[in-house]
Amino acid sequence: MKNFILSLDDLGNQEQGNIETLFAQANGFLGVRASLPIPVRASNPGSFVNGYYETHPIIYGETAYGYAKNHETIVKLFDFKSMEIKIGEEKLTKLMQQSIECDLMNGVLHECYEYTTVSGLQARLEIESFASHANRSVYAQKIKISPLNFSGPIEIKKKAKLIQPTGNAEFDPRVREASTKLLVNANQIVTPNSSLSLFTAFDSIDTKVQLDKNENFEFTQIYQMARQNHFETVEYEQLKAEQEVIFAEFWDKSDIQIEGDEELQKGIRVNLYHLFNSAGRDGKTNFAAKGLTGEGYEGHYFWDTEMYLLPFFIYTQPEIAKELLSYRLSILPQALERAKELDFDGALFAWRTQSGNETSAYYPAGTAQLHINGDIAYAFQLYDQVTGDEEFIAKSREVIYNTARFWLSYGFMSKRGFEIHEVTGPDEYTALVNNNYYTNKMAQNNLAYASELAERFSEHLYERENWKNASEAMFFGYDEARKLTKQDDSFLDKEPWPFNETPKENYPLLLHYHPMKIYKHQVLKQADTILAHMIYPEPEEQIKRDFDFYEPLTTHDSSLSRAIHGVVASRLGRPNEAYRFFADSATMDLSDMQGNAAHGIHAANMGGSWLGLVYGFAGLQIEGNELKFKNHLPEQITRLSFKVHFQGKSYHVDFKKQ
Ligand code: IFM
Repeated sequence: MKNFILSLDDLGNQEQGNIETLFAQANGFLGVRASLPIPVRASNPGSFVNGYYETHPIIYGETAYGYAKNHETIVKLFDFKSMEIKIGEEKLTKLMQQSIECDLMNGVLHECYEYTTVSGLQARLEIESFASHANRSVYAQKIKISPLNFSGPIEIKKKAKLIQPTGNAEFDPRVREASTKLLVNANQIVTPNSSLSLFTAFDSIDTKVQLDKNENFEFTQIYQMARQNHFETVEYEQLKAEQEVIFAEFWDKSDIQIEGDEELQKGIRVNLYHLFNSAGRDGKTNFAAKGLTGEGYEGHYFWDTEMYLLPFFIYTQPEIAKELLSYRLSILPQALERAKELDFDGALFAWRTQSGNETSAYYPAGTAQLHINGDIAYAFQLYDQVTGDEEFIAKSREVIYNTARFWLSYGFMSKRGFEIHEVTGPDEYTALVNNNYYTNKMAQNNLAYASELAERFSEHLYERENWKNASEAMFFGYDEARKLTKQDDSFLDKEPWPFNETPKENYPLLLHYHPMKIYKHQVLKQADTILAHMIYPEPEEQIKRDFDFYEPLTTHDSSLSRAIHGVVASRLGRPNEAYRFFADSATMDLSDMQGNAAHGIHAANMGGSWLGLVYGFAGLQIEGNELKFKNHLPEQITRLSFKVHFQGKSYHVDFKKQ
């Protein structure tokens, strides 16, 4: 079971913030960072509730009509971890040793710390804890304290501490802190601006015990948070037993076994574990870009869910996939409103949000990423194809119709075909362009799927034709001389980025160069045309040429990039390249490759690592109504084995190196 244990040794970089993220525990509703019980170094303790955010107005130096109005920032809630321990009159203050192990098999964290007082009195602290998947309002701990070199009185104080904002802003557009103080009234807390309520029921302890050197003191703490003031009486061991059953079912359906590379085996399991933990389960919340493990990206939901996470859930945990898609359905009214505000028909989903309202203050890399509409439609369609859940699709089809209506009113018919102008594709180092290839592909599919559904449900006869026509007439730019797919109308005419003159420390570029400098160059943050090719394959020769042109221009500054390149490299028969991309994506947070794991996991990349194995090495594709696989195993991986669900049946796929 070694590869189901995540221990401190598995983390390349032992920075405290990364530890707190990687060992964070979550259950889709709440998440708790794995901070120290007695802090001895800078740390970022806290807990989160999915979709529990505070709003505050976005202050623009210069504003314009239709700009997003409010920030929505996930609230950092309680520190459930810290405690105060006194031996006689002295506090335990210095950490001598620590070991942390997360049992991925059942989602239980085991921490062991040895602390000392200034005069040398030593005690061991063992903490077992979990975020309950059986009762999602519960975070539970069992704590054991043992004196190591003395007998005497030990005083223990432990109480959940509400973390109020400090107002310390960091210069990194990827982090932000909610800045208003929470209102607390008995067991209720309320966000003053967004008026969201949360109720709490917490154990606390303030006791003094007399212990001999060979004795110990053990107690449990149950912390409950809920949106309603209703709590069940729960029991630690009972919840733990239920947790084991739930995780056993999860691994039975979702585990991936890799032979030949222990590190990557561990990496993929850690990734799948976090995916299971942070996915919203109530149809009203989704999957934040950092899961429930940190406040990076303010707890916002992006297209990451649809394009990087949902394939994993759709193929292995369709019930969770349905909840995530139900969230999109639940925010359709906001998307309809947003399209109207921008003077277009149909629905435009927010680029980043929790409530459903647009919160991106920088529209060139936010609202302009219209592809989110096509991404959402694509995810519903994939769910439709894989599960055959007709009832859910019938209930959700307005999402598809209204996103199609948006494209029809936003785009226009020209001599060249149906064109979509002034958009930003996935590559955020290129903004506000015409006919981004990826966007046009996703829009084309969205329109075609809308027309297909309209036919299936015998409705919208007139619109159906328009959707179909626009889809069939979609314009795609192509450079005939170089035989390259054009990322957009202007990309190929730009000056290449001066990679040779860019020092290593100037990456990610977004933190070192003004957007104007970046946008005027041929430089990509992440997979764009290559992502489109992953989803809608073109002839191999074409993909090869495009890959060889675009990949060298790609910084992979976005964590969403590598995994996709890995899948496409596999399909191009480049196993070594594919393996390198996959290895990076499987261990990205364990090695802190992006340098910001402390802000939270890179959830999309975690989903991407599943794509790397299943779409890449195992070559999964749907052809017609059938699932097809192809063995693309690189030599480093001798065996790959996993399960997927397809139209009511479970398939066990087992590939060996040929
Ligand atoms: O959605 C992504 C985007 O594609 C790149 N920047 C980070 C966002 C959140 O992960």
